[in-house]
Amino acid sequence: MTLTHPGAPALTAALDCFFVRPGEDERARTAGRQVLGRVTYGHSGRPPTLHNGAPLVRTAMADAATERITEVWTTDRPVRSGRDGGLVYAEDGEHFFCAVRIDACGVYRDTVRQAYEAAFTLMWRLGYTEPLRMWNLVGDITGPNAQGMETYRDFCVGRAQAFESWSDRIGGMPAATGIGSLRPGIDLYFLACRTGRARHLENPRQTPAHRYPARYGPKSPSFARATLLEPGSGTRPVLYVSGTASIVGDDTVHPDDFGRQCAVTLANIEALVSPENLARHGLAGGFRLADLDCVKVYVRDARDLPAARAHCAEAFRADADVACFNVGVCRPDLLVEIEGICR
Ligand code: 3EB
Repeated sequence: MTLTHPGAPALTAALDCFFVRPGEDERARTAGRQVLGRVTYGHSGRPPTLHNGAPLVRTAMADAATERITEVWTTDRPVRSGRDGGLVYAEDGEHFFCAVRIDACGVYRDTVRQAYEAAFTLMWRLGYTEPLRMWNLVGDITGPNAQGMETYRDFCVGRAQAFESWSDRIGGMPAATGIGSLRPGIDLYFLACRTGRARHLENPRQTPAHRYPARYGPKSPSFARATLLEPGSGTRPVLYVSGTASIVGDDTVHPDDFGRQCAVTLANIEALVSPENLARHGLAGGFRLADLDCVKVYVRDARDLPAARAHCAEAFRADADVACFNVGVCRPDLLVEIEGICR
């Protein structure tokens, strides 16, 4: 980002995120800050807990071929945390984090709808009215449920019903990731903020996911391509980029070519975060691929991991946090999905 923001204190946003690798000590990067939540992309999906006063989410995303990381969300404000039913949450007065795990079941739609509605209810009760970013880690994502429907499509039905029933209060769907995980069940975690700070963006190269045609499932996916968190006091704008794949319009392109899918995915992100696209949404500023940090790269086939790492080394800054995972993607023909944060 090449804009300057007068009065911005340093380079750290009020809400910030970084990855901790095995053997690293998070304290070097949490000094003077509070932890809003931790998400371990590790070896087992477990219900979220509170750990040293902050939510801890443990997901089954790492395997023998990929490194385990912990994503740490920090803030410069005091944090209050708690539990509400199966939800574990934390808030800092501006930002809200919550997580819930859905155990493996035959048909997910009703439990997904209930989990989303419980999260919306809690967010709203605490005064965080705008969802900002959502992660949906879905076991056996393209496998069939007990009725023979693809699990991702089943999941999308429940999520869409929750957004429909809240459409009078929650106008915009936020940036999201929908991706496979390595154990049965679904791990959900969400960020939200106070009213008036979230702006949801679409990508001119892609059909909005909530308008995908019915051939992709009975209810279309409920997410925006990116969400801009507008500066609160003393912070900079931050752009949360959804999981992005090799989709142009609504079509998967280059179904059998990992390198080309990577190139299209990166071109999609580049167009999404560009000054031209922000201007299209009436917003100032804009970003480049080199501004992307906290990058997660989801790769369907382990044999493509070396190529994925090479593409990332070329596209992203050398000091960006980048992690690769070997998991399922939500269409059988998608080989890669990439997300990140521009700041
Ligand atoms: C796509 O563009 C690829 O269902 O939450 C990317 C990001 C994708 C989020 C979701 C799905 C989701 O349709 C898949």
